[in-house]
Amino acid sequence: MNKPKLIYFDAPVSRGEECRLALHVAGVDFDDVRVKSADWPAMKEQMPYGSLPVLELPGSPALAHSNAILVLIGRRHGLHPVDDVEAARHEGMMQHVEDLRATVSPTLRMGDAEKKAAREALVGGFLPAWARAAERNIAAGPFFGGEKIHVVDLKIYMAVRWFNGGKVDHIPATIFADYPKLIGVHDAVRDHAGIRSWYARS
Ligand SMILES: N[C@@H](CCC(=O)N[C@@H](CS)C(=O)NCC(=O)O)C(=O)O
Repeated sequence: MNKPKLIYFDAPVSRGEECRLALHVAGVDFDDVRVKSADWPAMKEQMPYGSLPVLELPGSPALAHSNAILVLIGRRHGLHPVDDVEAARHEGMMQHVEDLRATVSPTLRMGDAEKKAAREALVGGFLPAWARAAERNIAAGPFFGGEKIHVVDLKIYMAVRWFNGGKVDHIPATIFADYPKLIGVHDAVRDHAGIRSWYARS
């Protein structure tokens, strides 16, 4: 292996996609390994924590957990703050996105009636509270820390994009519309040259 290898499911979503975006924005030439669902059960126990994404770097043990992967990429390529307090502030926001996923993801496995009730409850409480907290932690913009893109912004982008598409049943596509800084980070990442070039590739 002479290139970094990013292993994730074959979909442009969530924790794996944000790691792909980080590697691409960092200018790292990497193997984008896409696992088919049918192949996953046989692989699961071979992964450090039984989940994806996993980053393999030449000569290093396999690395897991999206935030650890993102922080490593960010530190190596100028996409994570050097100042340790500002870095911790970014990592706090990254954990905030993981809290969102941990709360919403169980609804993906629910039957229709239970899912509707659970998601309507999230719309009425958890999701606005989550967005309010995100909003008050974002600096002046356009990115989380100001003028420059960091790995935290990729994570925020993936979280907002999840709902913006309007494809999550019972959660309106406008759920974050009243949070201009949050939407501003999403839009600034979407329009970043590195992100555009990732999605423009054939
Ligand atoms: N804390 C982990 C969570 C990883 C995780 O739950 N990944 C999901 C996909 S986004 C997964 O591997 N699901 C399949 C499984 O757990 O078997 C991270 O941040 O990477």
